[in-house]
Amino acid sequence: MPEETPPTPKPPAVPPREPDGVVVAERKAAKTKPPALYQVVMLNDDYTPMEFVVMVLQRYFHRDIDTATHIMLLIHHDGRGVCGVYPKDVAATKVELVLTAARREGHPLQCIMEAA
Ligand code: TYC
Repeated sequence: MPEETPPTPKPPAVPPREPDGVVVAERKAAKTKPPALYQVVMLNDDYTPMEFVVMVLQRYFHRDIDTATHIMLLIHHDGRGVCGVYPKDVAATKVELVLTAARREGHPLQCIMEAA
């Protein structure tokens, strides 16, 4: 006589209980999102010296001299350029540091952050 397949057991409709009556809470996977990113954008002007912009890109955005010069020339020609992309608080701090350094030297350099 052919063997019958036993019916598949259904999952319990209530939370499982340990033998001592303790209810086992089911843990949901943590819903963590990667941080929102912001680009720090530097704007061109007619007065800030090129050397100062290159120095800023090296000091605050960790660009080597060639990359810093390239980004500076890009801003000079296009009117704006991205210095780097960071989480919100890091981007805000960099904008603050750049503006503080520029004003200390009397330059009108503008730097903003935008959602990436
Ligand atoms: N245009 C400036 C000059 O000719 C140089 C400059 C580059 C200024 C980039 C700002 O974000 C800037 N001296």
